Amino acid sequence: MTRREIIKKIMLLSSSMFALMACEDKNIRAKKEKNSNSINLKKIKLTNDIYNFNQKLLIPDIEKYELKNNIKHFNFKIQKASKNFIGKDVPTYGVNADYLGTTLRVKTKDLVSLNVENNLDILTTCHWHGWHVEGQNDGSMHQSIAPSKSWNPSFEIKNHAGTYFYHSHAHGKTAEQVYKGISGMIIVDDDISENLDIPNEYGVDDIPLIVQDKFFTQEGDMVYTKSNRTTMMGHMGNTYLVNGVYQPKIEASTNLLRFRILNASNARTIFLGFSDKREFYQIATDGGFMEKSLALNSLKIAPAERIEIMVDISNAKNELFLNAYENYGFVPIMKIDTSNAKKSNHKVPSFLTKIDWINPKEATTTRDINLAMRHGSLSINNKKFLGSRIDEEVKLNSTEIWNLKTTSGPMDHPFHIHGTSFQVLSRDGNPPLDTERGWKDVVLIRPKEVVKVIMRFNYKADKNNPYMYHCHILEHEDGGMMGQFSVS
Ligand SMILES: [Cu+2]
Repeated sequence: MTRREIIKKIMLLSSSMFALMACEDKNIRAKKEKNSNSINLKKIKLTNDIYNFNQKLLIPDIEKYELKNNIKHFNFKIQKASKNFIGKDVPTYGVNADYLGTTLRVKTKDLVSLNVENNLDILTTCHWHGWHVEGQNDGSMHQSIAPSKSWNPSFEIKNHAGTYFYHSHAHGKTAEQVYKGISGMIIVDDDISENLDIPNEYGVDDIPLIVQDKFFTQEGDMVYTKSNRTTMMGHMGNTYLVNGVYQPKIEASTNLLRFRILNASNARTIFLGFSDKREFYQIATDGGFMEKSLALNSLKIAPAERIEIMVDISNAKNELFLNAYENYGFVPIMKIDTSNAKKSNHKVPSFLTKIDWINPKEATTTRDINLAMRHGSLSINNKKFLGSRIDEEVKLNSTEIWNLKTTSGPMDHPFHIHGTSFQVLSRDGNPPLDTERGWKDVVLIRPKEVVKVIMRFNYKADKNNPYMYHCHILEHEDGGMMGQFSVS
């Protein structure tokens, strides 16, 4: 396929996705359809022949470290680059790479020193999303890195095995910087993960999938538009990338694959499943393994959530696709060639790990957190974010219950908190979803629903280096749907 054909086909898809992006407002939808080349959605048939799938899925390199005095020293360069996604070089950012970052892989109890160099001409930061580190090591706006400067936090890895990620958290600029590529995967191992009989060969049968939606123009440019509309609705793309590759393929080496899925989109909640609707198993939530593997046919993953799955591809036809489901149909986003898959030595374990469930009686404080968008302004508990204000003061080593809700507007908001992981106690008084029974640091709050979460605050964050809690629709975060808390 020529470049022009590829772009034309993307635009065909784009118009359909663009016209029916998750959007409840009829007026906005009508306007979008007007702007979308008037393609009759009913006539679009999503068949495989309009797809390409001839690029190999890129597996981010695992970042190397230098061991000095028992400390693992990593060096990350945040840099400008360019990348050809769909036929044209476009400007990007990357971390030791031309787009996105290399994978940071460590083990629980490791001592690490992370040198982060800012080679951009703008201020940036590097936040360790999901990691239990003290406020001063968290990488939020209070640990900004000026152009040509470095930031060098060091600490012990406290998290247990799981899939985490790092990304820019430069206030007001987070959305655009992450969109352009300042984001990468983190994998933590521990004795439990190393002893489980599950696929564990990185890039072979244990495969990272960083899924994102991006907006490409007819000319093939990847654009980020900052407008009142994107601030309110979030920036939506018209094209899916996996690990920065458009329509990638993988050749399955074995019949049992493990995928570590990270939704690194700015704003889109993604529904995923396989083209033949085969069953697969969720084995981990944001912060590590679940107790038991959970059989599913599709999954919903909000921005910043991580879900690990295992899928047995035995009996698949030679071409199997990972699909993203939209409200008008579906888009195949990755092809899995199963023709050379050998029999795996692993199996899907029924039991994974014992979770230390927090007893609600342990909680000494309850807080209500209300995410709102009203008349063009974004807030939490009626306050727009202010970096000089501490919104909540939490006692060190305490356990708290937070009631998370959104009382205005039709949108779901993925709530994220720094410096800890939580467990979902209930949704509107009902038990949590099966898919969220484990440690989490992002939870989707649906309109008019109270999500009760419980968490322990075991790490310090003084008032100069407070933690954040916010909506992980990055445009909402930048727009003020964020608060700060100290732990002391
Ligand atoms: Cu939001």
